Amino acid sequence: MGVLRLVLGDQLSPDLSSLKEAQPDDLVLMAEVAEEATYVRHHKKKIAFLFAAMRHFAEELRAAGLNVRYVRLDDPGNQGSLRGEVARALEEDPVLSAVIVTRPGEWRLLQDMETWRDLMPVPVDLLEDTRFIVPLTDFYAWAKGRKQLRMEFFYRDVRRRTGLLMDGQEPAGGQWNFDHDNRRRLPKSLTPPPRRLPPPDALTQDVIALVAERFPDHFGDLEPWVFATTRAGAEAARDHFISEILPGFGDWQDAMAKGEPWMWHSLLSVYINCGLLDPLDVCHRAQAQWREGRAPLNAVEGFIRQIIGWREYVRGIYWLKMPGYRQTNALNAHHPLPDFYWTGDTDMRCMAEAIGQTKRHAYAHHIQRLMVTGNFALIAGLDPAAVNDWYLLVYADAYEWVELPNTHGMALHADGGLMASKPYAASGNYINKMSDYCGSCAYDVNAKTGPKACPFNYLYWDFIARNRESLAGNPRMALIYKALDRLDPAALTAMRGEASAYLASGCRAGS
Ligand code: FAD
Ligand code: DLZ
Ligand code: SF4
Repeated sequence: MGVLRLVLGDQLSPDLSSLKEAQPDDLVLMAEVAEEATYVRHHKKKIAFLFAAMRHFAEELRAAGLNVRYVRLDDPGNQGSLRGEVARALEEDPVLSAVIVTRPGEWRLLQDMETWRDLMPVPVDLLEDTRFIVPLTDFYAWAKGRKQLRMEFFYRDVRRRTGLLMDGQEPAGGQWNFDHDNRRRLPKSLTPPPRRLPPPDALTQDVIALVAERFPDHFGDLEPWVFATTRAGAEAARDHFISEILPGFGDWQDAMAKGEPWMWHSLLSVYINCGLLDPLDVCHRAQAQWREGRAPLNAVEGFIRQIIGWREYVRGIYWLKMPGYRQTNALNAHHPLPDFYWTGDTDMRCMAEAIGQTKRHAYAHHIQRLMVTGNFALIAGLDPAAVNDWYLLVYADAYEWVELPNTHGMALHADGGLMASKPYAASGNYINKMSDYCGSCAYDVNAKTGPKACPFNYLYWDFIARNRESLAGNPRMALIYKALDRLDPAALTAMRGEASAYLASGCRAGS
């Protein structure tokens, strides 16, 4: 008598805990369901990517001898939810004696699955997701009793735990973190390396057509296609990045340039997060490039830190703090999301670039997410719930366990500083330093008031002034509050007046 093994769309890993010890008389269930595609109205490309990757993975499992029931979105009888599809499979195959599933990556779905124990006619077993480097119980133990949960200290522990970039007990190169080498602006003479972006295969083309028909009102473009949808394709993308792009990752990690969506970033999160690539394996391959002298340490350390540090850390924070985490709004931010977050139609060149490529590719790199769209949302005081939903639906790599701490905590400081020791707030000056956007913008990055003033400038000072009560006691903000107090009071009043008018207009006046 077999069991039902449910595999979710972001669980496309052969070594998944729910697939361990799978037998030929078990039934592996995978289902494309409307509920998962619409609980937020995901980017069309995100849905198409995931459905195509799911279909390929089902083939991979069949080739390995497993019995797979794959329910397509347009299958007659599709129940529209994972719960409904599990119930239907059990009804049609009453000999199945249990449901086994690896814990999902989102609180909402975990809550739902916990009700299945009462709803289903057989026992439901939720297994740990073992595809992360640090088990959640270890993260909770690390966090226990600490006043501050800073990523840097967690990261050092993971370096020791994995032995990555370690020379015995010491960090390779004598330093844990080479971030100060990674903040260079891109010189005009240098262009980012060309990328190999795989064209869609026949299976993916079918899915693209299905998504175009079924989700016409969802955000984003299906063309041009940019993602591999097979494990072999994801591995080719990984190998291309590691051998050709990684050496420049560190130097230009924070840089932005017009018309350049990828820079030296890996574009691997989409594959790692759905299980097509293993995070630790990617890190070992990156480490080998450095040990063999093919990539500098600042690049390899920077890259590995993002995966074994930030990625593991945000997952720990999510499960430690949910469900209350999403409800916090420490800076009392309530403005609605301006329309241009959906259209990209704004005269602010930096926002138009970041949102335009998000719409086109379901991708933007970290500094665009944090210091352009995230920074704008922070200093304009946009409602965290609306901003969180936006980030969750627009990016192909977004699942709440990773999206929420990055947005709510890191970008919006809505958790009151649990994740970031100070808000990542910046005026136009930062964007000008790290990009070539401002030179072709309708606004003047040096102007703080007047019709040509860069909105980031007056919004920034308004943000600092209006949050004095919450932020002035933070020692890392002391210099900024000194600078605020040195500002000419009339100039500050003028900036705050412009900020109010801009926000009252739904950010249209300056857009
Ligand atoms: P690279 O720059 O090449 O980095 C290498 C890898 O490190 C990534 O593939 C990813 O696996 C990991 N990584 C890097 N930074 C982070 C981070 N802060 N948190 C977790 N993993 C990280 N990342 C997501 O995977 N999903 C999200 O929904 C998501 N939402 C974000 C929202 C905001 C507001 C911000 C500021 C960041 C968000 N990030 C998210 C983190 C980061 O921006 C993306 O992981 C990265 O841009 C993915 O592109 P890449 O693969 O080219 O990354
Ligand atoms: C994101 C997503 C989408 C769009 N569609 C499906 C789906 O049809 N079937 C499925 O099993 N998973 C899908 N997913 C991924 C889930 O939403 C994801 O497993 C949960 O959000 C937990 O991370
Ligand atoms: Fe963005 Fe301001 Fe620069 Fe324009 S001037 S690109 S709005 S930072």
